[in-house]
Amino acid sequence: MHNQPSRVQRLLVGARNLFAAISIVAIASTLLASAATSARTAASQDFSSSFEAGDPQPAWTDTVDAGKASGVTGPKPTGIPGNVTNKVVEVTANGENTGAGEVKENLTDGDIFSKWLVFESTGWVQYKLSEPVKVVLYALGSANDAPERDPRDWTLRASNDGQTWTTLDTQVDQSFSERFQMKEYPIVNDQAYLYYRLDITRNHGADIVQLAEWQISNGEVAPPQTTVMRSAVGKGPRSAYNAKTNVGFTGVRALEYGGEHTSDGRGYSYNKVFDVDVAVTPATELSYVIFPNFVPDDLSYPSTYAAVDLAFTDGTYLSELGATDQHGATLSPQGQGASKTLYTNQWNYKVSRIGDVAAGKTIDRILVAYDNPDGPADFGGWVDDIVIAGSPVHQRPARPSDWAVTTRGTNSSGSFSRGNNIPATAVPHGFNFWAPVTNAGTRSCQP
Ligand SMILES: [Ca+2]
Ligand SMILES: [Ca+2]
Ligand SMILES: [Ca+2]
Repeated sequence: MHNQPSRVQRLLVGARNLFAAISIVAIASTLLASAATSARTAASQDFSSSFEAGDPQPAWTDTVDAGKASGVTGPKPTGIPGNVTNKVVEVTANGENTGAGEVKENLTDGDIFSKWLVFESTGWVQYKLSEPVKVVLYALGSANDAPERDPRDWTLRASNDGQTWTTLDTQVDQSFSERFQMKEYPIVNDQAYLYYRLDITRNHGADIVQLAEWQISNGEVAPPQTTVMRSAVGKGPRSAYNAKTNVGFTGVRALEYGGEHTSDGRGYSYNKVFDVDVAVTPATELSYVIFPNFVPDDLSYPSTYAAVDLAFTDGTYLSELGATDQHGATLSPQGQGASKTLYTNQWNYKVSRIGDVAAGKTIDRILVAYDNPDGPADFGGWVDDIVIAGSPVHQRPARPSDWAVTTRGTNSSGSFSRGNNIPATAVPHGFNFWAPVTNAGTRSCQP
């Protein structure tokens, strides 16, 4: 009786045999498949990263690919020598202009092009540091416009409890001779303090106070400039015409590129970022968004000589293959710069059907690259939402009118106008188009 297998045992044995048979078939087809692809074992035809937590992260930071760099160093150090403004953990102020992104944190970002603005004729700002620091030097940076809003008289005070304050410096009748000017003020101080406070008691006559930078220093020398172009994950653009600052195009992170092009002629740096293994199909598309920083007084727009590049396992690079983007511009750093299709201080979308030039290849590394035939120059910017799609799906609008998003508006800001555009389709009674005409001084629209 016990030697006779039960019905359940027979079923289990049968199931085990079936599993074994399926496994053999699976192994056989795997062997056949690997024989067919022999040398190539690319597992995927797709890749995407927005540099957010949970996304694929860069394998390399500030790293040149295969020695492909010349005449380019890292960015110039920001801030005054001994700048400790990166130790600020809390900024408070008597007000700010959040609607235009002119917030108090812009005083601490090391960027002369971002400013703090308050709609009052006097103002105060207070820094709390991560630890007490003996500050012996500070600097104020004038903003982009309206010198009548500049600080004129102010007091610098310090505290360790935020209650009892010691005056460290008083200035009267100060003025800035130009926009974007940093003025340094050494002070005598032998105490480390946790709080510093700037009280602006008079400006140059406006109802508004504004300031681009307030940096504080421990008096040490500036750190040496790095030798390699920056390519590192960061918080996103520090100043923008009409995009939210200190975030990515999507999410809260993006990839920063930047440096100093030191040579007179061509300068370039091809930095590797992601280590991947992606097969290129005939339909494969590469897309990304890029935000080239505007560099003042340089209308060659050096930051636009930048692109995402790909290194293939056969040793070739996408930038050498003549791929074109949706505008017909060559998808290479030099091709992008020459095309004038990239706008500075704004996010630009780029897409290219790289299958046209690279089908059958395997992507080994994703790069960010700068390559400009003319220097010297400073350059920098941000990249986000890198996508490689092996089988992209394109939804084509059914009607021509569906290409226009009439509810979008033009996303203008106080410092950047693309004209007015009213989402009139939201208005009842059959409106579908509305062209406002104004005299540029009125606050109302005249249809
Ligand atoms: Ca992102
Ligand atoms: Ca700033
Ligand atoms: Ca790889």
